Amino acid sequence: MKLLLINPNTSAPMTASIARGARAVAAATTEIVAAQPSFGPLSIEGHYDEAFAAAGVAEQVRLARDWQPGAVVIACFGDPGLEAARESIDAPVLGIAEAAFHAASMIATGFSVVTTMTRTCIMAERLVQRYGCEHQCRGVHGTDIPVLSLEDCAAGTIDQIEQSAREALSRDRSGAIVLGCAGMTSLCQTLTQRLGVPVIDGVAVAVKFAEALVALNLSTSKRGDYAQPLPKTYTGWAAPLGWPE
Ligand code: 2AL
Repeated sequence: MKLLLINPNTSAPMTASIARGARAVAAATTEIVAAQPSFGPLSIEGHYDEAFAAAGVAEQVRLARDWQPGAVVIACFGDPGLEAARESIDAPVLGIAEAAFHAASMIATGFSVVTTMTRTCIMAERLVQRYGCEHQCRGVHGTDIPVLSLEDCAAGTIDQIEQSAREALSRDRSGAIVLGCAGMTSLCQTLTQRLGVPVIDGVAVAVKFAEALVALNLSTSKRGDYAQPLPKTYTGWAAPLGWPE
């Protein structure tokens, strides 16, 4: 099975790091094909960034129609463009936040999210509501660590995330930590060892959930709103991304 792993930001080092994390957990029969949009922000840390990232995800799913991936994973914690991607392709499409919240809910009665910039916390809280996980998610905690500083993660940065996770576990009375950024994938093992609770990396979980759905022969429902987009002309720079009449 070929799995399209989209990093919705345009940082090539982050795409490579996410791909390494995905390959580390993927089955031998899963080929991870990593991609990033041809345009858009280097990191996604707000609503404006996210608007372009969602279009970039749509672009990459559109380009992949030539080789028909067996599954798609959107590797940014805001799950940008998730529903648009589900309209555009029959294969299952997983967002890392959705996958991580559901995995965390299965192994702990309550979990806390530790993320990057505090301004993104409200975005994660809205996703928690959208996925119906309000009862399980006991808190979303910003560290004010910029996404791109996770690329060459300094020891002090890992310590800061660990400290924030410890405070979250105690304050929220949580049993598990969800990492709130795809750039934290490479830190999951270290943090699991240090914290002694399950630490959930959405990239790894989404890859394994995708493999399970494919093994079960389950694909995206095309009945209702996930049906293929209506044929339409797109204009300007988006012209190649419209659905032909
Ligand atoms: C992210 C992420 O996963 N990738 C990115 O660019 N921004 N998430 C976040 N909370 O900052």
